[in-house]
Amino acid sequence: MLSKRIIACLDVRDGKVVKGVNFEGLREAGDPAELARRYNVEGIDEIVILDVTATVEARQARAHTIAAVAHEIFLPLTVGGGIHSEADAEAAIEAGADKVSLNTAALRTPELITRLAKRYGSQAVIVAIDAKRGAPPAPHQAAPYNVFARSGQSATTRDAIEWAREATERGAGEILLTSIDRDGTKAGFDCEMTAAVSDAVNIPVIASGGAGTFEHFAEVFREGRADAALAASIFHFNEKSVSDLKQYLSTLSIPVRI
Ligand code: 0VR
Repeated sequence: MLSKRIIACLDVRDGKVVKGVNFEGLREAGDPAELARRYNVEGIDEIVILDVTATVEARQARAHTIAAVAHEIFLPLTVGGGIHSEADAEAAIEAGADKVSLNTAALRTPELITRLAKRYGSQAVIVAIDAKRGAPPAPHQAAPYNVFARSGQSATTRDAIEWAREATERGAGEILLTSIDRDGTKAGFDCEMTAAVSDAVNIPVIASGGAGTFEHFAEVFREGRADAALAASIFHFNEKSVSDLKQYLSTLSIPVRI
């Protein structure tokens, strides 16, 4: 079995790491390069920089933030937020990213997934899906996982499972699945949604949103069948260390790189 990866997410606005709850009420959580340095020392497997206001403000993820973080780490770096074209992806990769994460642009122009996969390889193309549970269409029917664009601000007509399948067929190498309902709540990952998406595709699924305890990570790897788990709040505010988390997971025989 492949090792389960632990990923730290730096949600960046105006060059500072920010964190909110359910994508709202963003407050500052530190300097991207300093946090990246700490996570690197603690044994994080990957880092994601998401420019959470880039799409809304129609601006590209900032090259200097990417370069400053890339300078601190020797592990895979993903950049998302405001990547709408091959030129945007190229700028992020030139600044030091190993992978790019597409969300709004992939929904708007799904062919971009294929173009980038052809140019850089599928391993460099992550499709990020921000989903929120909707009301069940009828009693005893499953609730849909509604996909949102533009940092959770615009509802789409897509369902996360169907969209994850299409993104995979178009050449995505990984799905970064964020539960908007759980984001920043520390109430645990949405394991049911993660398992549903994991079962629907044959590429790795990164679960995101809701990490609050070490047990939540064990749950999302076992019940959610996630390949990787991404967290922000619990790491940023120094509540939990990555190394303690990995020790905990290894005592449960969950394979992690230590
Ligand atoms: P935690 O629940 O704190 O571990 O958060 C994990 C993950 O949901 C967030 O770090 C983040 O990637 C959510 N994303 C976005 C956003 C947050 C605010 C505004 C926009 C976005 O577009 O992804």
